[in-house]
Amino acid sequence: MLRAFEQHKIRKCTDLCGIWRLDPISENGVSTGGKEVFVPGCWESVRGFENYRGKCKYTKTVTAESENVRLVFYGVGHTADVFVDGAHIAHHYNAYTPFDAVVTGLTAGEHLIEVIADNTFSENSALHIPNDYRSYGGITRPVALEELKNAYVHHLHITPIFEDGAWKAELAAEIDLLSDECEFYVDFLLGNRSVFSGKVINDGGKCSITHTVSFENACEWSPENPHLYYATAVLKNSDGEIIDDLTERFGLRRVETRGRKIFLNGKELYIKGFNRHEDYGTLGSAVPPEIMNTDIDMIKSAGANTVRCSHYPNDQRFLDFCDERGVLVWDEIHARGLGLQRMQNPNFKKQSADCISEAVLNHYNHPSVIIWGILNECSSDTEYGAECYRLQYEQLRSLDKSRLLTAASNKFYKDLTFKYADIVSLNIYPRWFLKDDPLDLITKLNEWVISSGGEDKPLLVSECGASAVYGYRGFCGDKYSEERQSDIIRELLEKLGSFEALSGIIIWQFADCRVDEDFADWVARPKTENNKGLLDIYRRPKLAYYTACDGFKKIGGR
Ligand code: ADA
Repeated sequence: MLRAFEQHKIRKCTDLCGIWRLDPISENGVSTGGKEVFVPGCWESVRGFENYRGKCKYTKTVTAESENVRLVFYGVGHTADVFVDGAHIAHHYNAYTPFDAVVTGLTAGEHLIEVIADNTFSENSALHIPNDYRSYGGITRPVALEELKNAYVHHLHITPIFEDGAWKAELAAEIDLLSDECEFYVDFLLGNRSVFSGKVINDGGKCSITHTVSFENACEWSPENPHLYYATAVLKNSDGEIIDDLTERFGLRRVETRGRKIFLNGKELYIKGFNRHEDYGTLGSAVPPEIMNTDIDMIKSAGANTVRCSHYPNDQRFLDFCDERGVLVWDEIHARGLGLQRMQNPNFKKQSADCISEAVLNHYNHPSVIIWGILNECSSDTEYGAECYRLQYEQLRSLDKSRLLTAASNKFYKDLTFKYADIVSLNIYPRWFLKDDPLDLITKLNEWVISSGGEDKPLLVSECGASAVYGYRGFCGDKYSEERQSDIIRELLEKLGSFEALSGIIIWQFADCRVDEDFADWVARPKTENNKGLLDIYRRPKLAYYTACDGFKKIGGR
């Protein structure tokens, strides 16, 4: 399953999920001793590769009739080099953003696809570092093979616009040309209804076309009524022959801040959420769609309305389900806990900028995504770090004006970046890392935020929580027992939920996740897992999950 809805009726699109050959590559470049494995999947799920860190080669033979083929990789961890019939066609860094490559001039028949995936930690990788979640290796998200004519719709972005009490949407399609042919025509459809036809002229490779459509009796997207519209760009050549199409989904919704409050479709929004890592049992980050959906069940039945994709752009199928099921999303640009030295890595700025442009390109149409987060707990207390925050916010604002921007900070009393954000977000751990009473702590932090550039911005607790090892029931509520975690969650929700200046609370974390071995120490990360999940890594609820269900409900209709 590539996406939760059909994107092409004309373009031939083959899902390459299934069995591929996986061979480890030794330091001297030899690849032997492999296995037949399922894609998408992490190689850590394969017997013999459980702790493998390095390079592996994936191979698969495919059949294509067309001479132009586009390969789309939705996620390869963490660096990929792709070859078709021996020719290098793509290099990509970052496990969490899709990439594609077009190959032209092929002959009809069989072709060999080879992908070298590498999850090595080194100076080359500024964002994938040993961390408090696992950087899995392999082709961890789906792969598609698309067969193209001499031009195709590269993407279709839909921007909802609310003006003078009415809804419009701007449809913008970008066309990639694969030949010298000059003239093409694009039809835009809303559902099955044609709303516009226009001509595009070749101006040297790419060309775009836009049209704004007005809605009568518009149906807004909201968590209570997640209404989705479908828009299609149909591409025709100068003879009027249909050669390509792309369908996207979108929703009409607006999110804004007024003073210290957040508003969704003009109504005040109080965020009740979970931080979630993409990690499940023995499957690692290749979380299957059915688990994504049951995760959404557990999020909604706890009375939460939001999920934070900590700390990287998620599989788009998860966002598709959030769109369909009315869960709000804090999407996140990849980075966690980078100190100043790591932010000064010569690759940091480029790798971050690429992550931003790829995440926005792919996630632009999801109505569920209302917030972009950047640089979780990075060096926001230094001049250099703050400048990196400013640049990332600037890039995001230039690409996407329809969402709110924030960064989860733990640089209490020192953060220099609130002035650049739309929302101030703080990761606080009273009763766990800090002894403080939650209400005392948030009261003090709020005063500081007001005096440090956040006086007219909403304030969120973007993380709070405590650890428990699933099944460990402690008679005296000792640390790591389910009882201790549950007591802390109860107190956090009661006290933080009563603090008027807050616009929301996001619990750390939804489910346990594996951590990189170099990060784990056996005291703080037993089982090489971050155990602050309210569910364990197999989604078995701990006591604290039920406590959170009560706690979120008591915060009520705020
Ligand atoms: C931080 C961080 C999370 C996680 C958490 C914890 O707040 O943002 O990624 O590491 O601490 O469990 O300690």
